[in-house]
Amino acid sequence: MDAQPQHDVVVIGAGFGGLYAVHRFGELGFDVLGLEQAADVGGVWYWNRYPGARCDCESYYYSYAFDEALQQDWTWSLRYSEQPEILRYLGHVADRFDLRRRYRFSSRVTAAHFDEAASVWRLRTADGFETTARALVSAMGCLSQVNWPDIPGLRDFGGRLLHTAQWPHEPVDFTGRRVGVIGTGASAVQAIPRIAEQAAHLTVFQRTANWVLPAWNRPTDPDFDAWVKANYGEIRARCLASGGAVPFDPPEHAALDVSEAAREAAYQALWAQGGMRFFSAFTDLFTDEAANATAQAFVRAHIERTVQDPETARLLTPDDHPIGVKRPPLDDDYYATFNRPNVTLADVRSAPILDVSGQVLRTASAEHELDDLVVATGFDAITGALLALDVRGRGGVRLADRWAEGPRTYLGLGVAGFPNLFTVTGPLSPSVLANMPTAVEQHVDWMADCLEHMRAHGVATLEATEAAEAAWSAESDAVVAHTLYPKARSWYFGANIPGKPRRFGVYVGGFAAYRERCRQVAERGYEGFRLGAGPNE
Ligand code: NA7
Repeated sequence: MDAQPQHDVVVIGAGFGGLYAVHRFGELGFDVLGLEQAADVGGVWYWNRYPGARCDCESYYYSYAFDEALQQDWTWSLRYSEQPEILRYLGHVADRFDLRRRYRFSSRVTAAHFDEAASVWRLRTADGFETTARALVSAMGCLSQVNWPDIPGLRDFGGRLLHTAQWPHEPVDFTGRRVGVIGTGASAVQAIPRIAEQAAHLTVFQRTANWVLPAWNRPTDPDFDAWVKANYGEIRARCLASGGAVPFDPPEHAALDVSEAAREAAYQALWAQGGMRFFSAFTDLFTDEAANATAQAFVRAHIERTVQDPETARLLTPDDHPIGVKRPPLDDDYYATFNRPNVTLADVRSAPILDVSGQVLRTASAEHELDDLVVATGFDAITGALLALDVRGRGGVRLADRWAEGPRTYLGLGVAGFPNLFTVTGPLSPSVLANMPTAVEQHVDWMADCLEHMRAHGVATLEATEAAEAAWSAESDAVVAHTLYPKARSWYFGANIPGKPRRFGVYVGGFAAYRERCRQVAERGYEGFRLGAGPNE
């Protein structure tokens, strides 16, 4: 058995996380191989090409901070970038740092087994390629494993069948067509207004109404861009010091400690600014139901003012979860789109979808004949991509078995029994509740330091201890138990996938505190990890 692996590190994925990992580890002189299932770089921005696909974080901070010249040279055209521009950015990063040469594309990893005798990871791809590496870095993203709902006959739909997360590369024209959209999550909310502009008729099949906030998207103001470029150091520092890795002013007051007029004024001011800033109105929006109810009332009034038909307005208003604890979509035209004569809302909570046959989607109350069916049902989030591979650690233990009750990790970086497996924005890290480029840079930088430490000290294996993993997982559970997140059926809990264990997959204790914790763990010689000398240890 070969003790010498073919690579120091294999990185899976070529999105924000993978590209930076390949760059960073390569700069440190490690032999890195990137494996990516798509034909090119981009990750989530490679696949999600549906009309209106856009980032819900503002462009100036949804970008890499690691290279000063890169952030000075690149100018975003919109406040919230659309998918083609983010894909161009990632392509530019790949060119600029010559990253494609380190990748093997169209390589879907199907198996990753830890070989204990040799202390190496053995990897196999769908096309039969095999390799070995000392360390395995999963940068597959939290929202990449596509969720197709289990609706009888769906995959045999007789018209054009589209999934938002597997959108064709060529433009899709809806002109003159009868279109259905299943879902009202962030993807659907972005796509629906654009599809409605073209379609002869659009039917939106809604199971759960969402609280949609305005983005107020617009072209980048050149003065703002100049200000950002002159102040990038401070902006990035604010992101690092914040709870969500965003440069927002933190809230100062509890919602119920101020007068009703002051509360309205605060909501109105942040509504006018747009986006997730709305949640920085008050300190207790995620922990106090009465406080949260005041924010709900504000948005409910907006829906009632905007949507002309009272019954449609009622159906579009969530009544089963607090605002913010199920990922709120952003859009500027979503609610008004339901005033168009060519758009119908079908409530599939009261009358569920039964099946699809030919071009007909049948619900418990009606039959809908459609030319196009857009499935906007999201992802098997957070753990889905990793568990879709056959990952096996010490003793041949399958990660899927280890996580049979839901994910357990140490800091969202490592898993007990899986030496030298590192997960970028892994389960029980701040991941999707932090601004993603900032979160991946923090993780990859930590991993880079760790790999350097291992090299410098002759450490062959580094592995979370059971005790550290149990303590971190319990802490993560305890933090979320004090919030309103458990009040929603969300993909944060795995609740969107039938049969998936319900466990909150994100650390909600705040990005800055988390980052400090990771720093301390490293400073204390990788406290909570067992460091081994190798096959003969
Ligand atoms: P989401 O947010 O998971 O939304 C999926 C939507 O599809 C949601 O409205 C679901 O309703 C609906 N859905 C799922 N399965 C069904 C079935 N079987 N019948 C009817 N409706 C269904 O995915 P997105 O792609 O929009 O967004 C994912 C994230 O990407 C987003 O949050 C951002 O972070 C970026 P449900 O709420 O489960 O009742």
